[in-house]
Amino acid sequence: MPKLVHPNTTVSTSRFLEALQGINHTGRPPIWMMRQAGRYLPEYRAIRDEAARHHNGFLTMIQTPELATEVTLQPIRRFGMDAAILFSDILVTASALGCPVRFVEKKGPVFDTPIRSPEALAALRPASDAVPHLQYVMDAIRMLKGVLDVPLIGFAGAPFTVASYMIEGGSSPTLSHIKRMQYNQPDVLHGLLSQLTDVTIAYLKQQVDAGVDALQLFDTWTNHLSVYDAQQLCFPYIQQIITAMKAYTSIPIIVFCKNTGVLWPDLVATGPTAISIDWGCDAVHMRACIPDTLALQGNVDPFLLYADPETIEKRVTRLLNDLGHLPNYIVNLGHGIMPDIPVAHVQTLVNTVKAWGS
Ligand code: 1CP
Repeated sequence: MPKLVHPNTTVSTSRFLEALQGINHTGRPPIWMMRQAGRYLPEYRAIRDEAARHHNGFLTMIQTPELATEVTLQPIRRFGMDAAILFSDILVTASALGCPVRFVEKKGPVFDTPIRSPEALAALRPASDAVPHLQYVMDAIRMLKGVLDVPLIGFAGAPFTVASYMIEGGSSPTLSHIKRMQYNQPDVLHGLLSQLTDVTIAYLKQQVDAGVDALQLFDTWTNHLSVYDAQQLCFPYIQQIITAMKAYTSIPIIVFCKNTGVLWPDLVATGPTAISIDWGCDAVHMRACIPDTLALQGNVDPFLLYADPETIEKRVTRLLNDLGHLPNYIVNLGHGIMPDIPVAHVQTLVNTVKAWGS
């Protein structure tokens, strides 16, 4: 695998890590994108098509450190983002607990044995026995650290979002099963959320030991909850994870959830280094609300990338003119990139950020 060369960039002086620490930078803010490795890239599809010949192709990709490393590097090589995110998935913690996930072509994640009873919860592995099943992730991190010279972001799903897949059995437009469980079997739901919290802490500690430079927690489906319910089902568990990680390491922790325009005070209270905002809120307003001591990441509308390059450039320049001068701002999308986005439009976004302020 070729060694990546980015002159003037070493991990210790990276724009991305500096922005997380609020250290004044010169010129432009850093940029990376959620789901920056994925189907919109032809080089990803080439590996994905090859892997599809295996049973469970996507899992083969994330469980083979050489393939996970290659796919992590693809967007860095093509676009030169300021950070790489480990190629994996949030649902690996569910599999490690003994609730296996399959990724079905054109459908997404499927759990054949969803957790909907006290018996199903009791049959899961204890968190301490689960992490050894994720050794392949640590192998990929170590391999990546040997070839990357931009920071590597490790990540995990937050308990509520991972539990939603385990309980629903896959993607769900309504999350009805988890909501039913919230009212009818609250002990099972909170038992699962606690077990996921424990496994997530152990998993993230291992990622830190393996060498990641920053962490991001994804609680994507908070937008399905009222504020009160998010306060019961999401934030106490996120807070436990952040508290445990801060006692273990000084590396930065970013938290992403949806409905940040409403949920930001609770998110701030969980104690992260940075908040990744979705595109439904106004970034300037969010910057004024969220304490200056926290970095802000986001929030380009992922659907803007369907627009023509001129429109992308105009809209992103507006965001940069508003926030690009701040020492603790990171450009990102407000959610993951869509699989049918033209590569040239991603290039326009990166070019716009890189040209700004120079
Ligand atoms: O078929 C394919 O090629 C697989 C598509 C795919 C990819 C590229 C899946 C299945 N996961 C991933 C990678 C992935 N997922 C990353 C890698 C790093 C990167 O960002 O480049 C990360 C961080 C995730 C996180 C993830 N997976 C989230 C949280 C963030 C988000 O985008 O909301 C969620 C909810 C998942 C579940 C999941 N895994 C895969 C899919 C298609 C989904 C979403 C399904 C749904 O909408 O419910």
